[in-house]
Amino acid sequence: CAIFVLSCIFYDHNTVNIVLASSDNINPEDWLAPLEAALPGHQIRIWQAGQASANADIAVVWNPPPALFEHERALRLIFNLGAGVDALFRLPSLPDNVPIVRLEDAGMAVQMAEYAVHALVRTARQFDVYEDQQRQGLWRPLPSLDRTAWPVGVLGMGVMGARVAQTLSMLDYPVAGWARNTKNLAGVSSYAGAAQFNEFLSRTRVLINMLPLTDETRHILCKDTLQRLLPDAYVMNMGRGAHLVEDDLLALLDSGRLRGASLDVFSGEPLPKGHPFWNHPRVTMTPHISAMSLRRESIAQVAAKIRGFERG
Ligand code: OXD
Repeated sequence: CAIFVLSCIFYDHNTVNIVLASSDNINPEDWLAPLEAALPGHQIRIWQAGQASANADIAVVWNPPPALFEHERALRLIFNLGAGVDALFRLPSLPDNVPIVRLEDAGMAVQMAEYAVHALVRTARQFDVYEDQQRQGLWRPLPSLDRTAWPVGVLGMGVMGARVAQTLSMLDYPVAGWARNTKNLAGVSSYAGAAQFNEFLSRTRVLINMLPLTDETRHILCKDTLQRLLPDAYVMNMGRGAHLVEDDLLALLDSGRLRGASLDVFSGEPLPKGHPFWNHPRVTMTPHISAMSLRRESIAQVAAKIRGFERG
């Protein structure tokens, strides 16, 4: 068939070899059968250190062991089973001439929107205070919410950031987004580039980080940035731990300059035992789950893109 003929153009052998590799919370065993079902006619196996090279054409990975790229030297394409590619780029063995395809949304944007809604509404509507009051047996209605007092600023306006910004805007919070270039999203004010960064910060009370980790964004959440936010500000980090200078955040929380923080990502994961975030009264933390890679959606996307690649 046409696909077979075209496949021969892209590959030296008739069967497309795919390896699956992951070194943390994606278990390749769980992904193998569904990926095989989505890509009949492809040879798919789980990559194991110490085994002979699979002579793979395509690697489907999440935080793969570095040895993968040392052994698989014939790769034509690498799929990242997540949105962030920073872990891949940290691997010295990553080939520099192989295209990398990351997941686009695949069910992650809506999860991030839920996370942001939950964290914002919990603090703005004072559900955290009501939880304490319940424990104390107190029946005490608090003043109603004034949304204009909770301007939200989303750092990073890709697929995920845009979904978060639009969801919060639909809940009538004043929302702005900051990105490299101006974005035109209904209900979301746009701030662009270094020139508008401080202006964006100084109108923001709830700062939500959705940026990719690059040399330019590393440590972007530091004392200088966070001090520019409106008083009693709240910080959410759903990007990467290395965006945040943890000691700066702790100092600003302890001094009362910041009201609180919801953190999903950390500079070391799992967060080490004894780290001050574990028991900090102003920190709510989760173990890097704000957007999980959903198997069905991810496999459908990867399979469609592999077929597209084979079609040229
Ligand atoms: C991702 C993540 O990059 O879950 O997709 O961190």
